[in-house]
Amino acid sequence: MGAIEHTIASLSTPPGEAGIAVIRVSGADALLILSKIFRTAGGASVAPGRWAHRKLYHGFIVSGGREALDEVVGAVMRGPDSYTGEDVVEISCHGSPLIVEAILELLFSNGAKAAEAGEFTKRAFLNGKMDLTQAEAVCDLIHARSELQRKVAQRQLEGALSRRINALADETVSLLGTVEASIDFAEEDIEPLDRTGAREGLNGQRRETEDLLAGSSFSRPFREGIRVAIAGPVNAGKSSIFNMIVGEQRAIVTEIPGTTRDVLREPVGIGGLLFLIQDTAGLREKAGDSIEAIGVELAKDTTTAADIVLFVIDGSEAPSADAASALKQLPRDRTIIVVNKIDLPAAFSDHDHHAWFPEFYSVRLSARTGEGTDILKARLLECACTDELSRIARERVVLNSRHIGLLQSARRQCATIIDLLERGEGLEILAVEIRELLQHYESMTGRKYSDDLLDSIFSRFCIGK
Ligand SMILES: Nc1nc2c(ncn2[C@@H]2O[C@H](COP(=O)(O)OP(=O)(O)OP(=O)(O)O)[C@@H](O)[C@H]2O)c(=O)[nH]1
Ligand SMILES: [Mg+2]
Repeated sequence: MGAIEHTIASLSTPPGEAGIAVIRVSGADALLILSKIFRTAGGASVAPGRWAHRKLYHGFIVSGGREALDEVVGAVMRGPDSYTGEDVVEISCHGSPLIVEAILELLFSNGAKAAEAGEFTKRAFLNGKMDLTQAEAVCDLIHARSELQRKVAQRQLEGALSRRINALADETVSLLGTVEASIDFAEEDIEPLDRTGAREGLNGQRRETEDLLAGSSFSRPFREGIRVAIAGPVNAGKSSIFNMIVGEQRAIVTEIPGTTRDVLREPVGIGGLLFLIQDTAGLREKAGDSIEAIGVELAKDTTTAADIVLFVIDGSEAPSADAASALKQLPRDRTIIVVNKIDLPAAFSDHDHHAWFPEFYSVRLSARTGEGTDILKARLLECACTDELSRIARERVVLNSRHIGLLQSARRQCATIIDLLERGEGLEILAVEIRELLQHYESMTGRKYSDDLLDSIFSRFCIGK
């Protein structure tokens, strides 16, 4: 991996105006650079060797040794007892883009380099502060948009997944050791390898990888959100409801039927859960043009794939036969009928409604006035919060696609080795295959890793992490 020479710096809080902004600096020269640009409130400089570990320094960032750029608080963490394992300085300055820019420029002109995406966490990994699954969890935590998602990432950060993978890797290492020792004994015509025991051990490993993989189908709601499709006839107010849930004017709303064509998707946290809200083209038998026809097909696919469907109808008009027949095809337990436009005179009574759509849960609201929104959100939560989901959040480890691929390979490899053991295959071949199994586990936690893998993982981070 080679020693890391240069010192990096970047803004670690989101860009833009804020009360304060935090600039993070990490590397061998972090304290040297700080000494050059920092003066205490009394105007004194601090020698590089005198910065105390885990201490806050109040003072000024000065340019050219004199001109104060901003009043700041500097937090000093000396390596190896820091996030990255190197000397780290976190400068809390005023949250103005101009000030941040000026301080960063000053840091760069004094020898720091701009940090790449995820570089702080990458250094933490390279310095043994965390393993790969934990580093990935940091990334998830940054992007977590819901409380449940945050909890799951937090547990992963604490090492829930790594513990299980490391146990598998340790077992494989010891099996490899036995096989290799047996190779050395081979000339004496005895084989100390207990093939039955080895097979049982590998069967256990296969079951463990299966158990871990069983969580993968449950991981999607945490990573991408529970998929909600807003469907229904044209002009019912689907896009208006989408905008209302999302909290901004994302979708175009017009009085022209057939406005929406593409599927619009927006993640939204509601009550601690992440939802992926999707607005779709209105359903009607005869589309206005071929573009709309494609939109209607997309809408149908989106609705089929959704976890929850919000079927919107216009409460100021009698529902069409098309709407009624579209509704019939939807699963009752995952569909909520949304009667929109209740600010207008109703075209049908509650009684009619129940007669037409028995067994469906329905919510009445107005996207124009916002009335009924809270009831809709509560119903969405109720529909999503199955016991299963909360159990998963508590017990399951959540996998990303990289983990899933590696675990699948490991599971296959266990089966291959079991097969070779049963066929009485020679020890050398066994050793080769067991080594390959070990590699799958090691790639998961990064005990062994390639530069390409590291780059692909850390590039998902934002700068400053
Ligand atoms: N009075 C009233 N008008 C509404 C309400 N919600 C939507 N509208 C109006 O209904 C018309 C259609 O709204 P959209 O949100 O574009 O409907 P849509 O279902 O997305 O329509 P398509 O994309 O064409 O299928 C617009 O003129 C909206 O202003 C409501 O709650 N009350
Ligand atoms: Mg629309």
